[in-house]
Amino acid sequence: MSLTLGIIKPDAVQSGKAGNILAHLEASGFTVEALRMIRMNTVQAGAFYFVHKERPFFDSLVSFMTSGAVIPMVLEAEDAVKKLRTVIGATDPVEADEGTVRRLFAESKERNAIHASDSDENAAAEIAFFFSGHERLDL
Ligand code: 3AN
Repeated sequence: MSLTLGIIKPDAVQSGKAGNILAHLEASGFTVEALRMIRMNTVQAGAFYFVHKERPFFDSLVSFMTSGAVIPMVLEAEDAVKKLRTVIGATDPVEADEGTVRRLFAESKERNAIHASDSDENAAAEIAFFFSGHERLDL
């Protein structure tokens, strides 16, 4: 079993889709190991998306990610990083496969409902970004 980080984004939280997305992830075989609901500030969102700093959509992305509550979660499954990327689908919901989280719940390429780590190394860093040890239950 391995871990990855998912974030239900402000578009999905605001439109009341968080519960359905969580249910979809659980039905797809993930176990929720830890979960929080927070509102990021500009510094946090900028740090989280630092790799995109030079991209034309960076300011808009930070503004979107700070526009409301988000739900970061640690998800466990076999081959969790790859599995979650498959389950959420392509960045742009119109390109995402039928039945994926983004196809079902996302509004646009930016307001795309969910984030997922793209490597085991980034998953470890992103889990540490949102969760300190005492928040991770060892059930
Ligand atoms: P993914 O989330 O599928 O890994 P990335 O890492 O390329 O996609 O992009 C990070 C986030 O930046 C996306 N989830 C999306 O919200 C936003 N984004 C990516 N590309 C664009 C774009 N061309 N226009 C607007 N927002 C974008």
